[in-house]
Amino acid sequence: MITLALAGKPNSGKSTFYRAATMAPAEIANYPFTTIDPNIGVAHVRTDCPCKTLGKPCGNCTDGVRFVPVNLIDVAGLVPDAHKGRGLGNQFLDSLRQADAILHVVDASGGTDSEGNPVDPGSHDPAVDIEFLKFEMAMWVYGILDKHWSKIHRQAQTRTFSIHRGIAEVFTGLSITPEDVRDAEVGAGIDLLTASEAGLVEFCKRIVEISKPMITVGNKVDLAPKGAIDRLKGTEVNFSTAAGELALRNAAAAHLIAYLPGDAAFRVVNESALSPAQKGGLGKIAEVMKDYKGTGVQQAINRAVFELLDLIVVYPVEDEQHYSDSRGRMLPDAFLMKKGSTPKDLAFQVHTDIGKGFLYAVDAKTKMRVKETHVLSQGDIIRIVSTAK
Ligand SMILES: Nc1nc2c(ncn2[C@@H]2O[C@H](COP(=O)(O)OP(=O)(O)O)[C@@H](O)[C@H]2O)c(=O)[nH]1
Ligand SMILES: [Mg+2]
Repeated sequence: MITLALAGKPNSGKSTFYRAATMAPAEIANYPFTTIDPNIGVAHVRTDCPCKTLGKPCGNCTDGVRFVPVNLIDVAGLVPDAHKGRGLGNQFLDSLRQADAILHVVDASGGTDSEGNPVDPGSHDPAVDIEFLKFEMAMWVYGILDKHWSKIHRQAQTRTFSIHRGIAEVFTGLSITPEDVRDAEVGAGIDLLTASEAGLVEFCKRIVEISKPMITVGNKVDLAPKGAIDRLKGTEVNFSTAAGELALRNAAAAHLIAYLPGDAAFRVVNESALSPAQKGGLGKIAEVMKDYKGTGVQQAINRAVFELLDLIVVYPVEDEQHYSDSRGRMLPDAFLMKKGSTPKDLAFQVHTDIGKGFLYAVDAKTKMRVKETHVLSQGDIIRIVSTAK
């Protein structure tokens, strides 16, 4: 399963975001290092369910809105010099290894200082935090490289040694290929063998960009003075109110409102059950949602999966007539796949044996056979025919 990680300074709202997105308990508090161990939970990406256009509800979506699971990790807060082990630095950075992409949560209201302590809204520039996280991650990667550097340098004296492969092997868990190493070297404008320390740090920055695509989530917009938001505009930030999303999910679970994660607005369904304080709270959230077309939590997850990681959703079925599995369950599974994937890739994702025994695939919408090399599209429903069962 795809894994997203929430990274950032303490107090930016990571655990609140995590709880809202997973509806799992996580400790939330207004002081640093509340999150000691990373919490791993299941969040979802939101997509249009194909049953919407098939004229028959599948039973696995809500009115044509489908939620596809992804892992979400709530990582310990990061403070300056984490790469030197400050705070829970190394632990923080190591838990990022598992992540396919990172959601960098910053306090867009400017109410959290560099160390993660609460300060007056607007007094800290969150744009600084974006560079800070990139720097810490680059320095973490540099630390790994530095540990192996003298050995790599020595080996590089022999003719048959590929420095690109050697470095890629050092970054185990970061899924870096020798080609990535070469790209990062060119991008940094250095020659790995003769580079200065500054050059290598620049190289490590590129390695981080390749290995851990990242979006910035500008959280706490509900608290943000206008000037604070302006500072982040133009930096492609996804604004959010994680606290707002958490309140809406709880209200929806209690049947007080009608709201699906990612909706631009909610509707009160049980007004008489709301206390004046709840009414006031919901009213404030509604105001924020108007400005940002929602709470921004689902939007950030969707952007990470569909834009950053460039994934599509594909639905494998066993019966193309009924769009179902062998037991008649319609559209039972939804798979996230890299754009450019083929039916054979899907077969392997369903099961290695199914992939190995792949014979052909059928596009369930057209009922036509498709080639092994056919490129899958978002929302495709595919029957795989394989020698394996
Ligand atoms: N107003 C407001 N407060 C928030 C929001 N998100 C988190 N908080 C508060 O900020 C504080 C820190 O949140 P937490 O999730 O523990 O931050 P973490 O240290 O990054 O995990 C808590 O008091 C939260 O209730 C938000 O969107 N708006
Ligand atoms: Mg936390």
